[in-house]
Amino acid sequence: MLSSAGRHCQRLYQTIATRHQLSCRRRRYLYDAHGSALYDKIVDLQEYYPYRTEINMLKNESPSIIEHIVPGSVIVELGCGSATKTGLILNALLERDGPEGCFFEGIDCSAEFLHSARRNLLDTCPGLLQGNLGTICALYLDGLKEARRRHPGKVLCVLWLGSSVGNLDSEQTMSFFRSVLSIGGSDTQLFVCADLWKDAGMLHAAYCDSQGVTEQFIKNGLANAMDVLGVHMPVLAGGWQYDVVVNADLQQVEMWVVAPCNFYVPGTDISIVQGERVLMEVSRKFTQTRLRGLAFQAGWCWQASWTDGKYSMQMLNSPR
Ligand code: AVJ
Repeated sequence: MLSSAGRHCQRLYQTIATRHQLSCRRRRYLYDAHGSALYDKIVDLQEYYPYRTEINMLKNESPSIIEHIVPGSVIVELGCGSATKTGLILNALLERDGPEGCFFEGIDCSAEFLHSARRNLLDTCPGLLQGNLGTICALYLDGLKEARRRHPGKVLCVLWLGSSVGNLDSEQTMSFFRSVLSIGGSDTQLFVCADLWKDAGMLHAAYCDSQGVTEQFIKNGLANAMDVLGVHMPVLAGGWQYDVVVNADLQQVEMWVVAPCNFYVPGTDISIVQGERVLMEVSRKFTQTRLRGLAFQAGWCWQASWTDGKYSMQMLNSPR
């Protein structure tokens, strides 16, 4: 059960999330330009293993991954960013199916990212035909609908890299899995990467790095949220404390901040007292069984998976 302070935290978090979605066309408060730049630094951190691990796994396993992708499928990447990993799969497909048989649609809500994704893929996948390389500036599901519309009758192979599934709770994950299935239709595939539950020390270090970059990332999100909520309070100078909790019961890493003083959120009945904890981000960690269980409950069939014990990639298939 949540303490009353705990309930407040949840409510502040919800308020931040909803308000920000309304006012910033749903671009999340953590990933504005500054937040995205900080995230780029996070993935280079010694302690932050997921990014490197995923790239290595994609590199090593691409031949075996593409064995599960039928020739002529459209590769659709959710949140492709600047598409720095996609080439690992596309090049393996290009080698097997040739330029005429290789199609890509990248979905992202940032037009700048899509621009660099395009440049990046034309650079690193020389075989990819310009006409077979599409970009869609939209949220995941709207983008997926557009990809479906652009390629009637083709099989969609949806890539969801980066372990972003860790930011959704179980309900949201299942409802998202269901939506992907219903938009993609029969013969759709979903390739999901997810970080696995592991040693608490390693998890803690990954989200509480020695250079304090993750702390800056979270505090930038807090500053954005405060702005949107109309709370005028300097976050970076204001003594907020950053605290990472590795929650074994819920198998997730929680990124909290601790309030340095009392304040009200204007226009709401939310008041925060000094020392109160506010939950800023959750990164869920999985076991392969649990992730497959969620997919299964959402109507998907499991097709294949790859893991190094720390990280996992699952290939799911729509039922036949
Ligand atoms: C983008 C969800 C993969 O949870 O590891 C990293 C976000 N936040 N450090 C993660 C994040 C703080 C990241 N994902």
